[in-house]
Amino acid sequence: MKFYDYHRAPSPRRVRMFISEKGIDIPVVEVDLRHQAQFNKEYQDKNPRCTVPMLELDDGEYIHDTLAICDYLESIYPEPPLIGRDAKQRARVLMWYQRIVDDGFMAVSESFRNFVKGYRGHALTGPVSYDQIPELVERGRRRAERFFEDLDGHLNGREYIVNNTFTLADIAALVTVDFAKAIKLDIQGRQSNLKKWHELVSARPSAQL
Ligand SMILES: N[C@@H](CCC(=O)N[C@@H](CS)C(=O)NCC(=O)O)C(=O)O
Repeated sequence: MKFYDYHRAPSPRRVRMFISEKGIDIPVVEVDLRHQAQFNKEYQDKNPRCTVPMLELDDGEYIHDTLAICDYLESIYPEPPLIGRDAKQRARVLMWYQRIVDDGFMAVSESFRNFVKGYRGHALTGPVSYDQIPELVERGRRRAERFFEDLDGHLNGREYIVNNTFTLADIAALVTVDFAKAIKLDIQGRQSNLKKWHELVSARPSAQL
């Protein structure tokens, strides 16, 4: 297998952390997004969506989506389980993962990509050109603020997001909270549950990656 990564990007960080938590070793290919390497013909042939992360399997097949990659790795390396031990736990992790991505990660991304000059004409990932929409900068930020608030409420009395243990949901949320620094959004002083959880998960060796 090969893992296509870019060390500065938040989405592949989720996979980096997942691989590290599994204690496995997968050779890494760095795709330099800063120099538009995702649009090279060679990469596009492998992944027409022009995104990282991507996993290349030994039979030459490519998986290009965080959740699909993590689910595949969970199937072949079940220990420690990061997507739940049974059907109900699994449903909880996936429900939270999706919610974190929709309400948190995409909100931060919306604000960030519609603001940064480097994303002019490239406000959405992929090979098609989309203009920035200035109104989305503020809307994305408001959505992200709301996400922080909701997550802080959810973490009241909980150490981790679901199943009383560290899961892919924690990985997705940590990456989202850290990515929010790009829009100068930080955990607020009153969000003590979120702050405590963030300190806990940030201390894991995988979070250093
Ligand atoms: N849903 C995809 C999203 C991946 C994604 O958006 N990756 C970004 C980096 S965080 C990317 O490849 N950006 C390339 C670009 O901006 O052209 C996943 O989770 O794998």
